Amino acid sequence: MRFLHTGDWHLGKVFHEVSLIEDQREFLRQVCEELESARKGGNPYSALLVPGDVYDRAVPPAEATQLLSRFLNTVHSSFPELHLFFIAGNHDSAGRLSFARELLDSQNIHICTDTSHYTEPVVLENGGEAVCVYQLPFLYPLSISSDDEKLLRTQQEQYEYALSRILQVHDKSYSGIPAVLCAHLFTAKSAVGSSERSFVGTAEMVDTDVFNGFTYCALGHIHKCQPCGSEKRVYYSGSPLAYDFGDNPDTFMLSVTVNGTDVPSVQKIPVRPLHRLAVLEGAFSDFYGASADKKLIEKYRDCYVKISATDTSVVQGAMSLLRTNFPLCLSFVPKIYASASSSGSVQERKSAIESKNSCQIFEQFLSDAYGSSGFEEELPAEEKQCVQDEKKLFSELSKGLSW
Ligand SMILES: [Mn+2]
Repeated sequence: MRFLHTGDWHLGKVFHEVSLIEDQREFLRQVCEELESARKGGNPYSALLVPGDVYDRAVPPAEATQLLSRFLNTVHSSFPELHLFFIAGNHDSAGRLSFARELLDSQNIHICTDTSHYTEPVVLENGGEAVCVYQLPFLYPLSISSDDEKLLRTQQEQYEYALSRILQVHDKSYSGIPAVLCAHLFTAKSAVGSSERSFVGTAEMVDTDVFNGFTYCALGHIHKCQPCGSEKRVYYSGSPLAYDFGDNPDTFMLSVTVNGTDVPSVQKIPVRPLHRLAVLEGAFSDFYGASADKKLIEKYRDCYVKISATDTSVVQGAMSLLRTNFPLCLSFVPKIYASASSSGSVQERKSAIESKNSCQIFEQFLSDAYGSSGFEEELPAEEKQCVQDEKKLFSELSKGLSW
């Protein structure tokens, strides 16, 4: 039996003030395309597994709910036999994601947002094969209560308990049938990108041993596609699009073929993003002006771009100039800002600031921005006058304020 695993859609995400809804629409079109090509190839999918973070926010924008609504409608009318599984991730509002859940359940769309029936599987049957699918939404402290009323506080304690309960019930009622799990959590040793809403420390991490006994675990939460543990039964599909410049720009869906309780065969299907994310480094003049690199501009014109510039002086109106060559340039960070804000320890910077009055801090800001403390001497007369006027104005303003 074949499953398509893709999670962390984050529908409605806004990235550097740009809505990604068209990028997400294109991704969902590719999901339909994959379902269609599998059917045409005579090896159709039985289910789509979406383990959480369906939406980016608890209150998603209307265009995101419309996108999901249309997707469900398209998929259900084109593939009425396909089962769809959605669980609530830490970005979703369980209450809102569960809208029309009971009604949708009768249409093969299974939305799980609470733990009231987590030991009850949806049993899929296809050509004499059966698979039990269990769903567990993101667990908050005390989401799961144990039979002996022992408090389960950490994620490890909760998953250990909940998954062993599932397997107990499974072994009793569905012995020999493969058990597939959909869950949204942070496993220890997984490689994290930079767009997850992460936790501090390791208290919220769960050891991969808790999944022993499941044939396949479709996990969400980590945005990088990867297997977890040594047995290759537990996978993160990762997010379908890179959601931060620190994320890997190559993203995937997973095609999972479950063959009895053997280790399933898992194949990565690349997602072709509408716009790739790219981080470019170089001098401002490489990206704009007479000596700009034409090939670079051609290559990255359609990408969401972050430019880290090596320039040591301020470039006036840099973003609007850059956008003439890179219309989707979302971030421009000259090196001087990056180094000025990060040099020295927090304590050093704090005491350096505390020893100065506000006018001195303003002067420091100007010299950081212009790249050196003697910058004024090198300025043309007109700009020099301008800086002096700014200092004077700041000094007068700061007298009237208590800092
Ligand atoms: Mn996520």
